Amino acid sequence: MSAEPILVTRSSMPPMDEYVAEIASLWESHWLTNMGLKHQQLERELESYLGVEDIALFTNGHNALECVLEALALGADGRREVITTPYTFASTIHAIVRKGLTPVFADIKPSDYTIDPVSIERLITPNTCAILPVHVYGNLCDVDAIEKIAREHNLKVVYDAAHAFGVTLNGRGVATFGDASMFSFHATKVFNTIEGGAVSFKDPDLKLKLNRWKNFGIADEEHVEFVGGNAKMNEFCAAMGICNLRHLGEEIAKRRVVAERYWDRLEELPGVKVCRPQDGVTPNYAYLPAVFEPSEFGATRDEVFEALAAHDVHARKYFYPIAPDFDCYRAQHGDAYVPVARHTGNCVLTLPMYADLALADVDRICDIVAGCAKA
Ligand code: T4K
Repeated sequence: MSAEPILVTRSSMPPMDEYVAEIASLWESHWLTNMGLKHQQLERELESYLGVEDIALFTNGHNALECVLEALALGADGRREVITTPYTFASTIHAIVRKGLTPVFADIKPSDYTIDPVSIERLITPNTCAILPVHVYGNLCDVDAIEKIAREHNLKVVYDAAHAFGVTLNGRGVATFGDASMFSFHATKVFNTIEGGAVSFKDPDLKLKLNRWKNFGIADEEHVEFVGGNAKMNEFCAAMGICNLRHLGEEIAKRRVVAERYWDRLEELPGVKVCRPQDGVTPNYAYLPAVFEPSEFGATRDEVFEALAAHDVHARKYFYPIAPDFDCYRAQHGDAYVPVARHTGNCVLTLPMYADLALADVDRICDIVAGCAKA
């Protein structure tokens, strides 16, 4: 049992010797970034892991998302609205807005907190150009319904799959859905490259565009094709990814044991809802959300949060406030009609979740939570 504070997550790291061996060649090559050998190797290994022909690596998931929205030329035909979820990390919405597009907020489903296709359909207008759903907590969106809507209305679909690395639906990899999917390899993710991200995509022509966008739009030494940015993953991050990928199976297996202990314990408590894996989905156990219904449970989410903090257990309110209620969006979007998202945001707590979290600590956390329940 830990005497240290328990944080919401803890980065997975490979054995230090393994990482040192992986980066040793960089002292010979002096090639540290700009799509070097480690970058190339990690791309190939991830393509094979994700079951796709091609991916493009980035400095982080956010830059990857901005880049793919631009590479797909969203907004170029005058349609500038992107239907998305209010129940996500700031990055998703910021990427839309920073690319000059307008987020339109659909509600989420109470079962898995992903965007509700019925709500999407209601919001489609002649100005809609795309749907940007999020596989939140690694729960898969209703990909079939979303694909059908997109086809009927000539919309692009870009998934924010930041939480869903390695998840499959009936054996089909998450990276194969939609026109493109973005993954985050941030230090807090199931698979990390310290900072990093990637995009998978349907149209093979996107690879060249994405590679140029992340390198200032440079085509070759004498041609700069468009106004790109700089979002290239460096060799040290790629090396971390190569090492972490070797241990990913073990990482996910350990997370599964932790998740199942939480689920078994928390499901015994009236008024606490947890997310078991969806039908047909092989999960990655990225997050451990628990929703506390105060009238049934007898305590609010904030009371549970405080009780845990008093024991040096630091859960997080992912995702509260919901995006339309952010200071920067409230004036324009605060009236978004998203009752399920707002209620979930008010009642959710993501509990500590990482591969090496001891079961004794999970039990201690569940005991503290149970202690908050009404007698
Ligand atoms: N879309 C979605 C749906 C996302 O959730 C995210 C990122 C993105 C897009 C954008 O992807 P990136 O551009 O980040 O690749 C954290 C992460 O920074 C962020 O990546 C993540 N989502 C978000 C859900 O969580 P914070 O502000 O909560 O991080 P922080 O610094 O409070 O860290 C949380 C806990 O993680 C700490 O209490 C301890 C642990 N930790 C943290 C760091 C930095 C570690 O164990 N090691 C570390 O190095 O945002």
